[in-house]
Amino acid sequence: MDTSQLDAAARDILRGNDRGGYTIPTSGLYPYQWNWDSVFAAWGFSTFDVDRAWTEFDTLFSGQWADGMVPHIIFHQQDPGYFPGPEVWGTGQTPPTSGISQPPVAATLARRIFEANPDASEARLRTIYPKLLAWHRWWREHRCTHGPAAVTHPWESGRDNCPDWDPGMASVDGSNVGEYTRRDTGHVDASMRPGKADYDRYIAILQFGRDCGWDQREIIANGPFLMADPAMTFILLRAHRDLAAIARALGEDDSDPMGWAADLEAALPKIWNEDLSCYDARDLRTGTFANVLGSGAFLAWYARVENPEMEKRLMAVWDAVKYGVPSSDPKARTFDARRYWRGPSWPVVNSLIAMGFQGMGRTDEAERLRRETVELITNGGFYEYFDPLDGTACGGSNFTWTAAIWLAWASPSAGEN
Ligand code: 2M8
Repeated sequence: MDTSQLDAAARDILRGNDRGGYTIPTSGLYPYQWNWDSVFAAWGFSTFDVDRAWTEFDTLFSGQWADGMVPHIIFHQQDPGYFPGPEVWGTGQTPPTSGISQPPVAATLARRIFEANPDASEARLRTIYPKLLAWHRWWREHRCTHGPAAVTHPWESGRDNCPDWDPGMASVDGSNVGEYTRRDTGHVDASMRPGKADYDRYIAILQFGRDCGWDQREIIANGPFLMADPAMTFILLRAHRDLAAIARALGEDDSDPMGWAADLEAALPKIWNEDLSCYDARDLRTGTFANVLGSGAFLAWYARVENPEMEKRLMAVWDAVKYGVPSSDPKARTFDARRYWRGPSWPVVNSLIAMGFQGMGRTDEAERLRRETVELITNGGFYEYFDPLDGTACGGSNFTWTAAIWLAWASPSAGEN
C-alpha cells in the first residue's frame, strides 16, 4: 500500500470503530471507550474532521466523576465480550465507568488540535477547559500525595503488565479473588497477554477499591498497590504546562496548573534511580525501585527533562532493537518481545516519545522513531503493538490509536497536526 492508501485505511479504521460520538480501541477485544485511546482517536480525527475530534472529548468527559476524575473506561453500552465489566467495578456512576483513571494526555493533544485549527476549536475547547482543570486538580490531590505521580493499579498506568510494576505486584495477594472468566484470551493469543497470576492481582486491587466505595484517601493510605510512575509523572508534568497554555489562550488564569507543574518538577529526584542512571518506577510503600528501564523513562524529553547520564543508557536500550522504543529493556531478564507491555514496541508511545524529541530540537531522533514506526505499520498493518526485534504485528488489529497516530504523526502526509 502507498501512503494515500494507508491514510485512507487509517481513516476507515477510525470511522469503523466509531460507536456514535466515541471510538472503541478495536472491536471484540476492547468494546468500550477507553480514556487515553479516545484522546488519540481525537487527534487522528482532527486531521480530517475537527468537529468529530472535539465530540470525542465531550463523550469522554461525560464519564467524569464529581471529584474530577476521568475514568479509564466508560461503559456506554453493555458488552459481554470484555472482563471486568461495569458490574465488577461497581462504581455506581452514570454512565457506568471503571474506578481508576489513565494517563492524562488530553490537555496536550487538545492544545495541539486547537493550535492547528484555532477557529474551528475555540468554542469546543472552552467547554472542556473547566473539566480538564478539575481532572488535573484530581491528579494533584489524589495521585501526587507523595510528590511524583503515582498509580494505584497497573491498569491506571496504561502499561498494564510492564516489569515496572513487578515490585508492587509482588506484595498484592491475588489468592482470594474467587472465580472469574477472562475474555481477552478469547480474542488474542494468550502468549501475548498478561498471565493468570497478574490477572488475579488486578482483580484483587479492583476489589479493594470497590469494597471501600472508591474512597481515594483509603486507596492511597491502605490500598494493595501504590507505585510512582515516571511515565505518568512526565505525562502529567507536560499536561499541566499545556493546560496552562490553554488557559492563557482562553484568557483564563494559569496559576493553578503552573504551580502544579512546578511542584511536580521539584519531585523528580524522588524517582531518579542512581544505580540505573535513569528515572524509574518506585514502590511507594517500600521505597524499592523497579530497577528496569522501559519506555516510561524515554518520556523525560516529552516533559522537557534532560540529563546526560540517562541519555547514554536510554539510547543503548533503543539501539538493542530494530523497531521503535521497546516497552522494556531487551537486556533485562524480564524482557518478553511479544508479551504486551513487557517488551513490545507501541506506535502510540513512540508518537509521544517523538513529540518529546521534536520539542527539544532533537530532530534526528524524532525522525528515526517516526521512520521505524512507519516501517512497522507499513509491513504489519494497524496492529495494537509489535515485536521490536523482528517487527511481527501483535495484539488487536484495526486498532484505533495506531491508525490515529498514523494520520496525525507517522504518515509521510502528516503535517504539524
Ligand atoms: C490495555 O488495557 C486494558 C485495561 O485497561 C486491558 O488490557 O484490558 C492497555 O494497553 C491500555 O493502555 C489501553 O488503554 C487499553 C485499550 O487499548 O488496553
